[in-house]
Amino acid sequence: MTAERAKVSSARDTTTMTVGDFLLRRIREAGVGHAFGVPGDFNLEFLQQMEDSGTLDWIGTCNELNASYAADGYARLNGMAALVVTQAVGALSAINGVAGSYSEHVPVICVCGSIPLRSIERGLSMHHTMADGTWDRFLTAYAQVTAAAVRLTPDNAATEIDRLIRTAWHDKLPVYMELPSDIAYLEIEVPADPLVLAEPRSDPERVRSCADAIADRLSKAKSPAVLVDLDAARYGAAGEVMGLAEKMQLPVAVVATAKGVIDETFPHYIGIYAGAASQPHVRKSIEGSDCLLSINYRPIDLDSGSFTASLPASTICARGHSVDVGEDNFQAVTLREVLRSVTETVPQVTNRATRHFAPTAPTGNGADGSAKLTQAAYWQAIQGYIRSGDVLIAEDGTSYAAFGLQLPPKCSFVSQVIWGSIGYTVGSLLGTLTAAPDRRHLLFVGDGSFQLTAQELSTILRHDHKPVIFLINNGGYTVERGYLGKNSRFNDIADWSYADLPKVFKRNTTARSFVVKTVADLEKALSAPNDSLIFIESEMDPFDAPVPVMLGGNTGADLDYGPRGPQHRGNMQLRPPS
Ligand SMILES: Cc1ncc(C[n+]2csc(CCOP(=O)(O)OP(=O)(O)O)c2C)c(N)n1
Ligand SMILES: [Mg+2]
Repeated sequence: MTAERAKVSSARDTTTMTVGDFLLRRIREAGVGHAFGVPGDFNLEFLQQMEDSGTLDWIGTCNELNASYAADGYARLNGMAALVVTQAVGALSAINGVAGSYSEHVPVICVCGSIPLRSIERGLSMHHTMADGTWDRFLTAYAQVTAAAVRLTPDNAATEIDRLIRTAWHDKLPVYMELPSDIAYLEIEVPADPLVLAEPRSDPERVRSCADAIADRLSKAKSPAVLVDLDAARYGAAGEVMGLAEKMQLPVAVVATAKGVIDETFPHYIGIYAGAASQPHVRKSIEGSDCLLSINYRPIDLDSGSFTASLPASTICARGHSVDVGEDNFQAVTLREVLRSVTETVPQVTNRATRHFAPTAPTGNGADGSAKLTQAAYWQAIQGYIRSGDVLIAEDGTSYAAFGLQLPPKCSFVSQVIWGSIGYTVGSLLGTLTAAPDRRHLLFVGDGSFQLTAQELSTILRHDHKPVIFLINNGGYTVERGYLGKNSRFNDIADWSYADLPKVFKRNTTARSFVVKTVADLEKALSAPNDSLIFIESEMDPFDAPVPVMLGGNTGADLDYGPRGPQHRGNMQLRPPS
């Protein structure tokens, strides 16, 4: 270290704080106002610090899995979230949700109150361990599903807490800290300055060269286009994408993982790209582009039309902090700076024949009110219900039809396309409600998915949230019937009285519950005021599913089970009528 740098670092103001209070302070400074989780003896001392200091509002959940989903939903709207669990038993319940946050690029700070350092140093076996003298198993497990995992000590806490929070912010990925229960109240020297989470500045030459290279290609192209994946949302670059598209009149498509990231009423928005499963004009604009700019496209089986997606070889790939243009790779650049710089550089285009393709919203021919409710009539009615500013949360299953809804401006759309852990949306709804309590939140969920995480409805009621919950009761796992087991018992589930659950989970609830069997029943439910939680249980036929959901299952089975799989036996799959 040079003498000058040494002087700077020694001049940095420090102060004394306990490890726990410093961690809470840093989480708050990262813009997080709430923590989700379940208490346990190894984290109670930290929760006491939370309660005494009032730094974060504690949202206790029924289990840690639901807390991990809630933290994920909160972070998607808020930018970052906090999850607090206890040693091993809590941490392993939450690990599915944290892994989902990794796969979907969601920054969640997971704090695990862990066995005291004393027990490690003195070799004392504790509860919630294997009682075999090993201490690192769960830290190692979390290292597989986070960008960084560490056991805090009084020596490393001041630097590691900052390093991990910065990593979560920078990489848009979860991090994991074990907080041994005997160090939260120990005083350490910590920086006095607040944590500032600012994007690193791009290298000026690199960002200039990168923007010039992109602008040059876009300007010379005959059919340039943009394909947006979820990092555009995570890195807050949707506005920049639209700014560029507006200036150059570029058609913009999104991947399903990024539905709602681009305002669907934006004149240059053309729809969802999914390879052969796209609408023809979307496929043509993307695959036929002679200069496609992709925002970190990460295709998987489910959003690429079973890998029929094929981007032009010349595609430019822009990520959060690097860009590929042809043979060149640009480092030390940030997505937003690159996009802004490209927009400044390119000429204004006024003569490109762009056509706004509104997504084809569900339509029908005004079904007879007394008719039994069908999926087609259901989604058509919901299309008429959604309004500007809504937060929509769509679960796996036939509720995936929500991807076909045409969103009004300022809506947010939350789903877990890549990780796809059913039950996610119920926990996630608690998180989105906590992050944005003044918006209207609509949950679309199936009976099977709901059964995994239903208890969290109690936490939603406990905090007087007022979402609208659309539950499809079709007696089981209809989406799975499209893969295999159209009539098999393993796709059936217990017949709950779903609409009664608000009463069970909150005495004297004012929630409005509806059991809907016909179109007229649904219309009545949809006219209820949003002054309380609305729970709409809609009964539908187990074999009624939107065609894309059935087809997805049919082709998915061929990928999953291969040519000798059981899907080829007669009547094993729910299929669209031929
Ligand atoms: C944690 C987890 N377990 C199992 C699955 C497999 N799975 C995917 S969808 C689904 C059925 C969903 O059923 P439901 O929510 O009732 O939807 P619908 O009947 O409307 O299709 C199952 C079991 C999964 N994705 N995640
Ligand atoms: Mg179902």
